[in-house]
Amino acid sequence: MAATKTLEPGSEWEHLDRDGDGIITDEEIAMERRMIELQDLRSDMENEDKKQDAQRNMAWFALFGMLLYPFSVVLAIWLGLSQAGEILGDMAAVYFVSVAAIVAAFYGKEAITANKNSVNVSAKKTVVDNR
Ligand SMILES: [Ca+2]
Repeated sequence: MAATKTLEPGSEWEHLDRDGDGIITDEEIAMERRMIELQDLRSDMENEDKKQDAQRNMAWFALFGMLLYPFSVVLAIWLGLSQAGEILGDMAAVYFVSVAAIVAAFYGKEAITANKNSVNVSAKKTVVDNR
């Protein structure tokens, strides 16, 4: 019979012995692996959530900029900044097209991803539960 294997004192793998019987079974290692995979999955979902929030905020910001742009021209002229008003007016054509592209890209992406499952990170990873 092969010699019994033991962990060195203070080993980083000691926590694997979940039931505390002094034996690290294959099942306990598999459990640890599942926990790591679940944590990975959760962090992926959180990242995806943050990314979507950032994109939504950006789309709103762009939309408000677009809606408030004419008022900025009015405001500039009202404040007597006629040159600023002129410059804003000249920029308007390029500005509106650029912002419309951002907003269109956002809604286009929303429409495309809405067809798929909204949380598609789960499709990439498989968590095997072989208890
Ligand atoms: Ca054990």
